[in-house]
Amino acid sequence: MTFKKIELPYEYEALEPVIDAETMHVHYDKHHQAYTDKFNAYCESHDIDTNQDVRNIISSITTESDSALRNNLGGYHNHNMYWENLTPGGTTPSKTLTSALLKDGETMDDLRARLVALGMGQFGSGWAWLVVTSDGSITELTTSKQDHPMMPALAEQQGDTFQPILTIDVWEHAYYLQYKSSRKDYLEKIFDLINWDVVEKRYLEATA
Ligand code: MN3
Repeated sequence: MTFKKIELPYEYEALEPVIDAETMHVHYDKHHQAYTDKFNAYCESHDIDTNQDVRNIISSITTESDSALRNNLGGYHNHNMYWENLTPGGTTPSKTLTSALLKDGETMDDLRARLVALGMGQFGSGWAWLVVTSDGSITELTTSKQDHPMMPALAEQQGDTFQPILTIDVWEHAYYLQYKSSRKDYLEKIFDLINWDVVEKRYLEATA
C-alpha cells in the first residue's frame, strides 16, 4: 500500500469563480501528485511503514529530520486537508462551531478578516491554519513551507500542542494563475468556500 491523495470531493471546475479549473489541475494533478510520489518513494527507500496513520509520521518529525521527508510528507498531507475543507459555495457553521470560532463580539466577517491577515502575515510559502490547543480552544497560526502544526518543533517553540481543523494553502501556486501576486484577494474569496461541516468534525475529534 502507498499513501494516496484524496479523491477530490467535487469537480475541477466546481470551485469557480474563486478557484478556476486550470489552477485546480495544476495544483491537484501536478503539485500535489509530485509531493505524494516523492513521499511514497521516500517511504519505500527508507523502509517507512505506509500502512500507519500518516499523523504518526508527522508527530515524529524534528528539526533533525531529513528535509526531503519533512517537505514531501507535509506536501502530501496538508493538501489532502485543504481539498477536504473546501466545497462549492461553502457551508454555514453550526451554532456550536460558531461560538467556538468567534471571539467575544466577533462576526464571521471579522473571522474572515482575521484569516486574511493571518495568511498575509506568512512571509513566503506556507499554510494558514485554525488549530485546537491543549485546553480545547481554537486559535490560528501559520507554518512555513510544508510544515504541519503537529510537527513537534512547533509545539516546542510555542509551548503547546496543536490539532489542525482548517488549513489554507498560501503558496503562490494556489492562486497565482488567477490572482497573480494578490494573495489578499485569494484569501478574501476562499473564505466563501470553507466547508465548516468538515471543520466541525475535526473540532469535535480534537476536543473529544
Ligand atoms: Mn499547494
